[in-house]
This record gives sequence, C-alpha cells and structure tokens, in this order.
Amino acid sequence: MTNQTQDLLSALGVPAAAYTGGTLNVRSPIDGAVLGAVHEASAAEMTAAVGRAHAAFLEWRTVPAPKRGELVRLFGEELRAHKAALARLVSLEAGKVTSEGEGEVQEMIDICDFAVGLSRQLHGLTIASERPGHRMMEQYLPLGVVGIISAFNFPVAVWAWNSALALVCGDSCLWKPSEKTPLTALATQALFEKAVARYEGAPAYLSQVLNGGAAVGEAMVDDARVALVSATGSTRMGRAVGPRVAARFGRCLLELGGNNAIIVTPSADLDLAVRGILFGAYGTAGQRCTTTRRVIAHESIHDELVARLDRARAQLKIGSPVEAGNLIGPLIDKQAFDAMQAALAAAREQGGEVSGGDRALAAQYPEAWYAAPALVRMPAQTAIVRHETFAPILYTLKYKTLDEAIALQNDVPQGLSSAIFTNNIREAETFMSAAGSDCGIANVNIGTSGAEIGGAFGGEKETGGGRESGSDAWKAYMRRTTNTVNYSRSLPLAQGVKFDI
Ligand code: UN1
Repeated sequence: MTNQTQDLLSALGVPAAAYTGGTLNVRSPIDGAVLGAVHEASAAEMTAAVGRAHAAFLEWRTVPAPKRGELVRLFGEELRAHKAALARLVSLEAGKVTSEGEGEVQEMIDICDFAVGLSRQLHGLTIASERPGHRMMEQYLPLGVVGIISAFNFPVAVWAWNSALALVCGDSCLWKPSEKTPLTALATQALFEKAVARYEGAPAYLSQVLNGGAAVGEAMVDDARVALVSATGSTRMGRAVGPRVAARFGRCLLELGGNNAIIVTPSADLDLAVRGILFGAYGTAGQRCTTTRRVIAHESIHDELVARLDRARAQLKIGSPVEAGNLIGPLIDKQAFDAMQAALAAAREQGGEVSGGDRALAAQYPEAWYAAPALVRMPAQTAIVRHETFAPILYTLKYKTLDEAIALQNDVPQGLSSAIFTNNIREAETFMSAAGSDCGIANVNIGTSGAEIGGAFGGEKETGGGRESGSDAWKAYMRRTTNTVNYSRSLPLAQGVKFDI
C-alpha cells in the first residue's frame, strides 16, 4: 500500500516532502498501513494563508467570469487526465471500492463542466422601477475568501463542488480537509496547480490546502476575512462552526448529518426497491451522508421485502476495496467500528432484532476494521434509530397508512435525503408535496444516495440548511447588489415621498 501510494502521489505531482516527516500519520483503512506523515499547519500558518487568499481574491474578482471559467476548464482537463490515479488514491486513503473512487473523481469533473458553463450565466434580474426614467437591476459580485472544511467520506468531490463554483464566482479558496484524508487533498491541490501553470493571469494562492486539526479549522472559522465557511461533516462539527461564524456575521454553508429513509408502498416494484435500498444502505460501507439508514415498509409487503434484503445483505462481498468484485470496503477506523457496535447494542436493548454487523476479515487485516453489513428489524422508531451512526446499519420499520409512514420519515432530527418506492402517482406526489418529506432531497423510485451534481444538494433541520453543487447554489458564493439608476432629469422619491427644498 505504502509504495503504491507514493507512486500515485508522485504521478499526481505531490513532492515527497509534503507527506514525509510530518506529524499527521495517515493510515489506509484497507489494512492499517501507514501511507504518509503529513505536515500539520499551525493556527498562525492558517492566519497567514487567509491573508494570501484575500490578496488573491482582490485580483481574481476583476478577471471576467468566463475567463475565470477557463481556469476551471483546465482543472477539469487535469482531473480527466489523472482520473484513475486520483481515484485509486481515494480508494487507498478513504477505503472506497474502485468504481466509487472513480465515481467520486467523475463527480469533480462534472462539477467543473457545470461551473464552466455557469461562468457565462452568473446573472441577476432587471426589475421594473416605480419611478419614471429609472432602471433597477441586481448584480452578483464576487464574495471573498471561501473556507472549505471537508469530510473523509467524500475527500475530494465535496471540495470540488465548492471550489469549482467559488472560482468561477471570483472567490479564492482555502481548504481544511479531514485529518483522515490529507493525501487526496494534497494530490487535488497539485492537480489544481498544474491547471494554474497552464493558465495566463491567475493570481498566486487562489487555492490553498492546510492540513491539521481543530486549531487550524478554528483559525479559519474565526477570521473575518473568510466571507463564507462551507463545512461538511457531523452535526456536532456544525454546531461548533455555525455559531462562531454567525457571531462575526460571516456566511455559513452547512452540510451535516443525514438519517435518510426509504418508504416502500404496496404498489412498489420490489426488485427495484431491493436494489435501491442495498446500494443506499451498504454502498460506501454506509459512510455517506446520504446513506439509507431506515426502511419504512407497508405491512403488506414488509416481511417479504425485509427477508429479501436480509438474504441479499448476507451475500454482499466484503473485502479490500481495490480487489475486483468486492462491494463493501472497510470502515474508516476503529472509532467508526466501535460506534457501529455501540449502536447495535443499543438497538438490541431497544427491542431490535439484529442480523449481521460483526467484525469481518479480522485475521487477514488485524489493523483494519471491516464489518458485515447489518439489518435491524425494529419494533418502533426508538432513540437509536433517530440517531445517525456512520456505518452500514439499516433499520426496518412497518407502517399501515402513508400518513404514518411520512410522519415516521420526518420524525428524526436530520433532513437530508429521502425516497419512496411506489407505482402510485398519488403516493409519489403526496410524498413530494408540502405535506410530504421534509428533506432537501425527496426521490421517487431511486434510493437516497448518489445524487447528480446538477441539482442543489443539502438538507433541512440538523442537516444545516445549506445547498451546494448545482441549480442556483452558486448564489451562496457571491454577494448581491441591487442597483437603481436614474437616467431622468428629476429626482422623484420612492413611495411618492416629497422632500421639496
Ligand atoms: C456526502 O456523503 O457528504 O449523493 C456527499 C451522494 C453523493 C454525495 C454525498 N453524490 O451520495
């Protein structure tokens, strides 16, 4: 693993000094091998980096947006050229199976393409003025430094959602990656620098990556020159970051926990539902914020569906994510495995009947943490079901009426993703309506995870309310000005107010 990682890093343009001799040890979740020792930045280094990022912003904001898009286009080319190597590094460092590692890099390429098109469409409205000889319009202008905090489970794609948009919007970027995945961040930064080298007129320090722990993050979060903090991770992290940014009236974009459910109704195509639920619950070893954590099945089909899920669950191939055929890779670390075991113990105490969930491949990989996917038949939506455990645990529940199913689906603190499997248009539309799912994502006949970049991504309640990626999520990375222009020879006041002098 270690040699392979070093070969990949050097192919991606990361100098050995960046990942040797530092204090942050990086371990592969595949076998526990040490992949590198990365330099950890101090809070003072972060503060200096914010200064450099701010200077870069002051230059970059005056470059025409389509010209800024050209840099993102070149970055997308680098990602295309290095897709296999970066994807492999994602697998080695985050434990994703090969096709999911490749999917992650594809997601970066897709958002670059989206951002390039967007660079010619950063438009505001013209608005009818109530006054003669006046024109009103709004403009979207560059915002400032964007601080990006990313999580281990999408170590590079979620950064790309933010930075591709921020760059075309005229902002500069600062990145504090997860301490568990600093190498993929260094590699991504190296690819970005290759694009910068091919581009005329990019200021230095448009994008910087600073590895380290909480102190580095806090220095970024508390710095008033960071106009927007976009943070992806746990609700606990969001609770720490959100109020600190709000205290200085900065902008925050939070993408936090999910507790995503799939409702399966009597008319559902069960073959489709089984496939959607299995990928949603167990893909990425249950470590997506969009992972399906709950199935709410109608009582008429519940037993059949759950029996099929349980049979298929037991067949899923667990093993090294870089060996062909395996679908379930490792958990990120021992802490994640322990949290999974604690959740299963709590589920048992709360009346759950657990299948699977044990440690797997311990003899082959004593230093890594593989687990058999778990399915837990629950008698009710108890406390543990309402809690997000970042592991492959699927809780199943029964319902009688659709209203009851929707109420159960919504009765959790999180509000990211949701889905219904049904062939009944009334059920589908009700689920998506004002009285339906309260999540940011509500799907019909597809699972809760694996969203495309074209839509806005994010959710409500404890998920944090932010929207990233497609649609008009770019507006979070710009500031809006409303301009009223008087081209007449008089000065009428709005609302008919008189002030004659
Ligand atoms: C995350 O887990 O933080 O919709 C993001 C999905 C992916 C993104 C997940 N496109 O599952």
